[in-house]
Amino acid sequence: MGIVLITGATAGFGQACATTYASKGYDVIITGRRKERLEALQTQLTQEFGVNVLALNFDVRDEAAVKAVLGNIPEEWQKIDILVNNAGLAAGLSTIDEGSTDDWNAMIDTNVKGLLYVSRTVIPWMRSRTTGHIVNIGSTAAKLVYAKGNVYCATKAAVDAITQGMRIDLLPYRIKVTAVHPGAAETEFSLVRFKGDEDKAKDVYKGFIPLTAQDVADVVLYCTSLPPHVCINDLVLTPLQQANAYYIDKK
Ligand code: NDP
Ligand code: 8X3
Repeated sequence: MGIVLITGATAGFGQACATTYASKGYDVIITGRRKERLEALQTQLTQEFGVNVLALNFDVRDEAAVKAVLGNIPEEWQKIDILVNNAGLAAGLSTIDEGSTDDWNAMIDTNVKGLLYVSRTVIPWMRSRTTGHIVNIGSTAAKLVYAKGNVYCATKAAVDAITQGMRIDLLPYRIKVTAVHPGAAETEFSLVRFKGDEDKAKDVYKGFIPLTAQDVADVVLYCTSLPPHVCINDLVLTPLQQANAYYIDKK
């Protein structure tokens, strides 16, 4: 079927994407910082679907590690057909005058710079084969800024802009570039945003039916399953009760 690289495969969308692609017979490269989770997923996917799984343990913020670990994978694994740039986070929810600069750095370094480091490593491999598909996970937060979302929204707006730039630059190489922008989805996202506060994290999803990680994985798979001449450039998906990053009809 081909090879798919998914960053941030230890939880949420990334884990669902890895499982979904493996279930379709793709060999998968899974990445993340939590080694035990990566190894458990590697074992599960290998046993359940009989595909090859390469688990790479690195922090996307660490440019040297991206180069050393991802940049040196065996040649047969470099024939990546699909890159899903998914690793990311929101850290905190604060007005701009009270935000933590550590949180800002974590979001900018992960959501923007990490995506760039990984892409910069993989794109030359795709370019040399004149084929490939990059799916960048943005957010409804890329399209509309909400109160206290400031820096997180800015990082996702940057993903939106980078996606457009990639598409232009990679046209001559016939590499597809798609942005998938999910709305509210119940994963570990809010637990991470609120630094382990389970009550606060659960509150986010009260009063409506959020997306699941599987919903997002199904859409990513769809985007990469179209005929070679068709590319979805930009796709926004939300729960039925959500219109955009601000309006959610909670009942
Ligand atoms: P989760 O917290 O469930 O998963 C995030 C994944 O990203 C984990 O596998 C985590 O792995 C990985 N990750 C985070 N930081 C790093 C890092 N520095 N280096 C490597 N991997 C990292 O969140 P989601 O699945 O919900 O989020 C996935 C993406 O989707 C993010 O980009 C998020 O911004 C975006 N998104 C989420 C929405 C939501 O409502 N849930 C909506 C719209 C977009 P590990 O910790 O092991 O490194
Ligand atoms: C994650 C969804 O809008 O709650 O990108 O921040 S949001």
